[in-house]
Amino acid sequence: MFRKILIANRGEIACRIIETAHKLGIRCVAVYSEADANARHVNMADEAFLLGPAPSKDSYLKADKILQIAKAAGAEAIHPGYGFLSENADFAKACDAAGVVFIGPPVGAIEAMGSKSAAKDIMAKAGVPLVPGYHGDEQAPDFLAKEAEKIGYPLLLKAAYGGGGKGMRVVWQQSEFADALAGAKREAMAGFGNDKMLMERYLTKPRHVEIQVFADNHGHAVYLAERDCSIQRRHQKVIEEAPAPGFTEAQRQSMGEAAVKAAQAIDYRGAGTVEFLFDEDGSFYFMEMNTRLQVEHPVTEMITGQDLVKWQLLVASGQPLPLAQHEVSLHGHAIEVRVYAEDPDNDFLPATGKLTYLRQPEASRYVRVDSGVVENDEISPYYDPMIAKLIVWDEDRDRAISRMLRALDDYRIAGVTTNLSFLTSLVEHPAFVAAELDTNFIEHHQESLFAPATKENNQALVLAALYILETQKQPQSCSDAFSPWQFSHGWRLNEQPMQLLNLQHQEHSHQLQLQQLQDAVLVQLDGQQLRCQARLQGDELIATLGEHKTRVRISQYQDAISVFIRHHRYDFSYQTELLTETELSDDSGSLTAPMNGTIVAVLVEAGQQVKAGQTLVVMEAMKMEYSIKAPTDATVKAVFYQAGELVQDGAELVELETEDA
Ligand code: MV4
Repeated sequence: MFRKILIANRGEIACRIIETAHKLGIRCVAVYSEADANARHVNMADEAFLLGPAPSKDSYLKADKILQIAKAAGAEAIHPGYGFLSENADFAKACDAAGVVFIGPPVGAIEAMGSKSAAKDIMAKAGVPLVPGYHGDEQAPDFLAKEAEKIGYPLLLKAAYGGGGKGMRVVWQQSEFADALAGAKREAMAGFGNDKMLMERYLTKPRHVEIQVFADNHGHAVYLAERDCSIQRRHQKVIEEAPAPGFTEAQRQSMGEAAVKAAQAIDYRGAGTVEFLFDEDGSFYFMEMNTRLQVEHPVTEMITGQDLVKWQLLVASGQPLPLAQHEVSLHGHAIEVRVYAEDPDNDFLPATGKLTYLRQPEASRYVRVDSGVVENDEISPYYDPMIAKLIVWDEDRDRAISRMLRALDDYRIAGVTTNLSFLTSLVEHPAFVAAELDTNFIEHHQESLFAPATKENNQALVLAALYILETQKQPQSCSDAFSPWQFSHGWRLNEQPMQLLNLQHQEHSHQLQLQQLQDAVLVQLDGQQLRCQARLQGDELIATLGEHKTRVRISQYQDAISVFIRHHRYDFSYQTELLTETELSDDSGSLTAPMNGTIVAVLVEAGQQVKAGQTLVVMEAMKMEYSIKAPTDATVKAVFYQAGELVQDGAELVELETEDA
């Protein structure tokens, strides 16, 4: 086995690889960009080397520099992870030439899968099923049009060197063919510098089912079941699961054997994935082969109990596969979701910023979090904005779904917009629960997936206010520069401290009135009054709102407060200057209205002697009554309002004259 390897990657996958390597007693060399100097993968490694500035082309794609570092540091092998250099045949070649083991397949296998049409040729010869179509060299438009007639409509044009759906066009009828071909070719030329096309019958509701394969240098090759990755968005996987729902053992075996045949056809070594389109009628067709460890490998690990990075290291160091095919057994069901810094409500625009608050669900045999970040890390615009992968396992799919929903609720991130709420909508969607999967799932269920947020807003506002109240009570927060108010500055009504608090939520300002009673807080919002209690326990607020007890997680970073209610996050901000600090004056001789409202009763008249604390006027605002009391013993000099009259915030209600004045 290797003593020392270099991990030519970053983020969660670099951490994932280091974890297994360390378990095997292998020392790890990390590489990093300037943006990642304090990244988790760097801290986990035994040593680390700077590659260069943040952009990938100046850092994680610097093949020569990485290879140089590997040699200088004495690393015997390089694990490329996924993305970056993982499927770069030139890099694998350079590793071979330098005598450093590339932990991946042989150069020839990477090259064989580089072109879709060449790959289809190889697979056709090996007897792997292909979607009926054309993948030949003859590319004259007239010739392709004739082939299109043979295939029939709808058909799909695919760029031979394409990827990620670029250079792909569905053609529904013959009349559209010429334009679609020209368009796809233009896109392919611009994207990949080659406009060779292939054509296939278009499957309208396929599932993406892929097989994990492994091959060693001793002539063994096995498949480790399948993953269903049908839930995608613009060719990015969002949810992956294993096994594929509804798959029979016979289907698994025939797809598995086809995948092994595919691997053997290109003399494969190490971890690979053979992707298939799985049609409604149960037939399946080779789509492409990925010559790397995939992002979604953990679901396979969860149901097989195997560590695929360990398998990679074993195979790369020349050892045989740990299991023969008949020893591979499956247990339970695993689901993975990709937690992204992105805004699902804004066309999934990548989000950047500081992870000001990060709480992950607790790991167990049911829950696994593969993450490359820690709290206060920055999600930068330079790399893929995936924050983590959340993987759950249980005895069956339905229980795994419950685990996932619970884990998603327990995942709390503030500081950047995430897709956590969207993921929950997906996982709890009746069609997902019923395993009605196909590659158009998200598009097809657009309306129900992007339903407007529920009306938990007011509850979140009240909870935020209670949180602020509670944190104010903690002595250490007195010096908090962002402290919105202090009790000592509040004005008093009914002898109780009273505060007005302005909370901003998405451009809207909400005003709450908080009145501290002996053992509760009266909260007024939108004309409604709630008697509340709350206490803080760590970062959890345990609250009683009227007759409802609840516990929620709340985070604060400067003036930003995030309330997590189930998978929803409500962000508020508050500013000291927005706060009304009306004080009932006790020295000017005048008593003013604390807010706009109506006079309910005037209990005194001019010339009357009053005692300190005696109620002078009762007014009503937002359906709550307030007693305006005498701050000291005094004589009433004048009363300016009568019952039933409206008063403005700050209006003088009563003028008093104190004894010694
Ligand atoms: C297809 C297809 C339907 N019929 N081929 C998309 C990416 C590329 N690798 C292959 N893709 C597809 N090929 C035929 N003959 C539908 C897709 C497809 C798809 C496949 C897998 C996962 C998500 C997808 C989303 C849209 C289209």
